[in-house]
Amino acid sequence: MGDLTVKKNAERAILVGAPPFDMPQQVVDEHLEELARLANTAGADVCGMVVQRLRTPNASTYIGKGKVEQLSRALKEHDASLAIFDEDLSPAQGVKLEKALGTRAMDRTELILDIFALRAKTSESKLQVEVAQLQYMRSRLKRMWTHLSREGGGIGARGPGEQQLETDRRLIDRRLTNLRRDLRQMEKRRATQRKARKEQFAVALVGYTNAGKSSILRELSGSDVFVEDRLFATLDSATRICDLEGPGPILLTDTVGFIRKLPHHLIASFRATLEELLEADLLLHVIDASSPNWEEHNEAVNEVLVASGVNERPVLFVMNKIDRLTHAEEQALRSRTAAFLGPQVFTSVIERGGLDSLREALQAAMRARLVTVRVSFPVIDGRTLAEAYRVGEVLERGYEAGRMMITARVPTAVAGRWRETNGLIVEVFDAA
Ligand SMILES: Nc1nc2c(ncn2[C@@H]2O[C@H](COP(=O)(O)OP(=O)(O)OP(=O)(O)O)[C@@H](O)[C@H]2O)c(=O)[nH]1
Ligand SMILES: [Mg+2]
Repeated sequence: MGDLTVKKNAERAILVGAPPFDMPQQVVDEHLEELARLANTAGADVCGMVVQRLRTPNASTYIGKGKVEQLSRALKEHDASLAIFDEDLSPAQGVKLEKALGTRAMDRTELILDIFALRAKTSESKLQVEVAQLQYMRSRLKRMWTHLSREGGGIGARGPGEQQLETDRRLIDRRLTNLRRDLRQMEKRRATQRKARKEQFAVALVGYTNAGKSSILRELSGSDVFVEDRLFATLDSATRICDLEGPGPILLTDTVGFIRKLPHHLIASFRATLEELLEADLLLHVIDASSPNWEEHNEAVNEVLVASGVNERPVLFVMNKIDRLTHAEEQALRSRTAAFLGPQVFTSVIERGGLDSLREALQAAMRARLVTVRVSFPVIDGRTLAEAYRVGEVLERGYEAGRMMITARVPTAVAGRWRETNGLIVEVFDAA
């Protein structure tokens, strides 16, 4: 897991996993490995792990008393100042643990929020992350205050009175109201932009973080898109035009990657970005087929799609990174997924021709939404002819008494608009 950018003074952390009693060891390992990647992405230096399988979590410290002591020793031994839990801690558990350990304790949600804050680049994603952070903080104000007073060095640190907490809550609420208003405005602007390109075939990439969404966008559009072997490389949706040498270009949009147990605050605050998905003609659900955990990833992604109401859009599954599978593994995967995944293609971004199957599927999807029209327009109307070539395919052209006649395949929306245009005579045939 070569990490190049760990800060010089990276915070040293111990990971804590407390999986259910009956979870297979392989899954436990994979979850901890993912947590380690998250910790790395946040800039922490992981120097140990403590695992305890639980039938029921301890109400006050999540893990058992003996494990807390073991964790405390591990922290001292490695001179670590942070314990990162894979499970969600209640505010009370957080306080108790920090008291017992004498260091900061963080859960997965907090870690993910931290990474998002670190990675947010545009003003929209910054606002979205701030909303999520404030909501998370609001429910944990007391605990935050104990942090602050301890940092101040006060012995027997005294938390603030209820009155102070009330004031803080009001401040947070006011800020949240403002942020949400700004976000709504941005959302409106975005909706206007989308409307302007409504007639184009819009495709959106979704999937688990690190599956290869941005790589596919970069390959298909030939433009420079940020790709990195890290979690949450992309936070902002980016749209690029891809010319697939078929009927017109497509608009391909990249979106933020999902992850197991994505904090629901984050999903809610990224709704504006997810709107892109709602308006797409087709979703490309990209899956890292080389991950032993891809089915769990698939489910995590589906959960978010359902939660944000996007699950009814047509989906094409893109089983990516097949260059990492042996031929036999790929065959086995193909026969297994054929039955339950729905429409699917197998791809590799790094192999020559590895995206051909995807290009073909996109061309077919695009053709399927075109209708055949016969249009007659004045010869001097160069615009209509140019548009027919741009957004569709021209099958035939001819002249008759100063008018041009063409037979073309164009998007339904364009055919509809032409029908309303003065000077054009339009005959629409069935989508054959
Ligand atoms: N071997 C192999 N590696 C790939 C393939 N596609 C992408 N990768 C690598 O996988 C890593 C993640 O790729 P990205 O395109 O950034 O993934 P993403 O889905 O956009 O990730 P997030 O933005 O974090 O959600 C990069 O190191 C890519 O080079 C592939 O087909 N084969
Ligand atoms: Mg990306």
